[in-house]
Amino acid sequence: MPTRLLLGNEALAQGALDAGLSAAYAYPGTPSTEITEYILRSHEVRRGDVVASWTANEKTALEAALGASYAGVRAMASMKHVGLNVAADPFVNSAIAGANGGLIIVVADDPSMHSSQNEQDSRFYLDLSLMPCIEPADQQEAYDAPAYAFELSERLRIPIMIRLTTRLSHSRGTITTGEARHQNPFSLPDDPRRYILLPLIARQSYARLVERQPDFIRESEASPFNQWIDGPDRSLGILATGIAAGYVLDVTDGACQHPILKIGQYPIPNTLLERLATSCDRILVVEEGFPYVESKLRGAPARTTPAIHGRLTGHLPRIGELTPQAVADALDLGSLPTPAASSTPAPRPPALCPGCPHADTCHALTEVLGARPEGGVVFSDIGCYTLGALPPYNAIDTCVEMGASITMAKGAAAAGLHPAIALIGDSTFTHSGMTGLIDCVNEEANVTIVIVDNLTIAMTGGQPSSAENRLATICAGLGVVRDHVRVIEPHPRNHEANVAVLREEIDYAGPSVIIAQRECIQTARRRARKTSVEGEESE
Ligand SMILES: Cc1ncc(C[n+]2csc(CCOP(=O)(O)OP(=O)(O)O)c2C)c(N)n1
Ligand code: SF4
Repeated sequence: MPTRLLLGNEALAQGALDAGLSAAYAYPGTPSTEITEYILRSHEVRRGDVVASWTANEKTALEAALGASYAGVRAMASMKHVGLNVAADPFVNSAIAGANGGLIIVVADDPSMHSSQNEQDSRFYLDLSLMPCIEPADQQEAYDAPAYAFELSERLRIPIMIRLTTRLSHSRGTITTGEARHQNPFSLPDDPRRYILLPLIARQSYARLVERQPDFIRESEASPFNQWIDGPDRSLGILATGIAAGYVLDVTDGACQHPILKIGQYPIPNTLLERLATSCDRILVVEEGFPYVESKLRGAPARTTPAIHGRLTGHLPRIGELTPQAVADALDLGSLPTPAASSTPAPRPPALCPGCPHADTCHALTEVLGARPEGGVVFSDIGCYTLGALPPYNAIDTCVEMGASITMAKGAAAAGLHPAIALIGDSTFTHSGMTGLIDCVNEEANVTIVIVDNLTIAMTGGQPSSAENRLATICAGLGVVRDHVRVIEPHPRNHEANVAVLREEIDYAGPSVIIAQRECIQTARRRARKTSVEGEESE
């Protein structure tokens, strides 16, 4: 069988393509982005055999995948962990409506918040939705997971979540690929009324979902992703989930003296768990993310025999990503050999690129607000422009979650703040800012919204923005008075003119939008390189 060296994300994407994927939808977000990048570059997409696209947000991605599954084909939606908050409604409800073609929802968590505003653990959504989940331990399992999950999804008629975490998503490993499966033909569900979640139907479907939980647990008991690895020393049993199992095997050189229950499929396999609990004096729970399994095992009040140790008891750090040394410490293995010093340069604080258009918008904003005795607040959003929080700009005051800038500015304006400015990127605006703008229009909110339109999703690597060159039309269409939808070019040569536009719109007592449009320097460079390569090839 052929072998390949792939990132965890790429392994999963290849696994999905080989498993007969027909449709892949996603909104970018670290650490999940490479899954869809890989699929978009694939022969299958270029030949038109697989439909794949970036969507306006995670909710629309999941709903499109649900629609493809309704039509009988295998579909996948991918997102980062906070994206699942945005897609939570279709996520929970799709478990009740079910799947027709295999449906997988890939969620990549980011413990330690390498590129995120929180480190929430997506497995808690399993308790809300009662959906099964696969959590691969390594790149090979990331490759194997989609085929297994599609089969499970079609047999159990339910979507399956696949949970990844940063370290697996972004590290390479050798995988052995399997036989490619055929895609499903188009076929509508034979019981389509289950997709009508009127209370009458939803109540029955939900009751059936609850009744089927023991079946899902039986599936977990027999799953190849759950494994009992025996060891002679029963003073301790180790329960390790996903990539954390890899850490345990690594730090014990694959010869752990204690039994290990490796969990890679949920719901938790009760019989295997019982075997661990009844045969060992103490259990150490090693999991990447929150103490999800640990808190279930401890129960309330906390179970005392066998003693359960883990992140909640201080045997492992309560927060942040696991490290091999933290796992070695929890197993009393002492210090691991320190890797040879690498020549990697010391990390530098993030900063806007020289010449970035956002820098010019930040300069204009600080000049305008600095000159006003009452100051003002800039409610920002998430994107490259959030770096405007740092010196030398110090231009923004908040960044909570995607879309919050406009609605927070509106709420603060209604409470008496002036000027209330919202600063939002073009992609963030179409992701979840537009609905807030409708509220502003309806309430005639006295807010000034600056859409920093760099014509791309720069922060996640330059994916296409959803509404390129249509933002002014959209804002006017949503009800902003046409004269108060202004377009400026953020560039040092236009500084004075841009400051004047900002002043005028702040003085206007109603919702106004300023679109600060200039292409991201990095995207412009990549585009120029691509054009020159294409030009050379055609010569
Ligand atoms: C719910 C959610 N989805 C995805 C992300 C990852 N992410 C952060 S900002 C961003 C979009 C940035 O694009 P844009 O608003 O156009 O700003 P730019 O980076 O181009 O300046 C994305 C996808 C996130 N933080 N939260
Ligand atoms: S990638 Fe683009 S938008 Fe982001 S800081 Fe650099 S130039 Fe600015």
